[in-house]
Amino acid sequence: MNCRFVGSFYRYDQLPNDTLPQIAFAGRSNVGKSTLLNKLTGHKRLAKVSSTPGKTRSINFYSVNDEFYFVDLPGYGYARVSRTERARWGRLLEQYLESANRLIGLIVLLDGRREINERDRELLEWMGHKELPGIAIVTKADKLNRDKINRKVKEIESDFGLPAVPFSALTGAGKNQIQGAIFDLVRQIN
Ligand SMILES: Nc1nc2c(ncn2[C@@H]2O[C@H](COP(=O)(O)OP(=O)(O)OP(=O)(O)O)[C@@H](O)[C@H]2O)c(=O)[nH]1
Ligand SMILES: [Mg+2]
Repeated sequence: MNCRFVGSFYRYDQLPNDTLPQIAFAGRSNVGKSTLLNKLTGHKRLAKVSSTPGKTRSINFYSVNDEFYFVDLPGYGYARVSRTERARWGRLLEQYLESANRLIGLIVLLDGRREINERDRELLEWMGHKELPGIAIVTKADKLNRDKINRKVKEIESDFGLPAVPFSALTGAGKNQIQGAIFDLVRQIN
């Protein structure tokens, strides 16, 4: 994928408002959104990755093949920032999700080692309600055995009616399947 950074935005009214379709990455802070983005595009340091949660606090736009945007959303549920900062961040995320009329698909990342929490559930149910297509990614698959991964994948698929794909940034497992699913989303609107 030919991918270039377009910009970091801290306010909803600053976001690009052209007609290119958008595919967004959402999930809890530290789940691996920026890492997945780098792997998919083959750029090592396109999106900033950090072992400290709360790295991505803005909405970041990347243009892929000048055909669509990848949108790296701020992670939710990170406790160690001030309450005002967290509120601002949550509002930005909600505003984006509610108003982005060029959003054609949402990639929801879930950490394979952790339980699905209230915020994850809210997001997944909201997608169903909006009939927004997407995929769930079970991240950090290298830290889990095959049984655990399969159980997680089945749980997500049956609870939320969404295809789920395990992914590991270390081994690259799942990458081709995710790329394929993304191009399917883009093709569906063309
Ligand atoms: N073992 C393993 N570690 C991973 C994987 N993906 C991400 N990580 C690690 O998880 C940490 C968080 O990754 P990020 O990509 O920065 O997570 P993020 O979701 O963008 O986090 P925020 O920007 O804070 O919302 C980093 O230390 C990554 O190296 C994976 O597949 N396997
Ligand atoms: Mg990030």
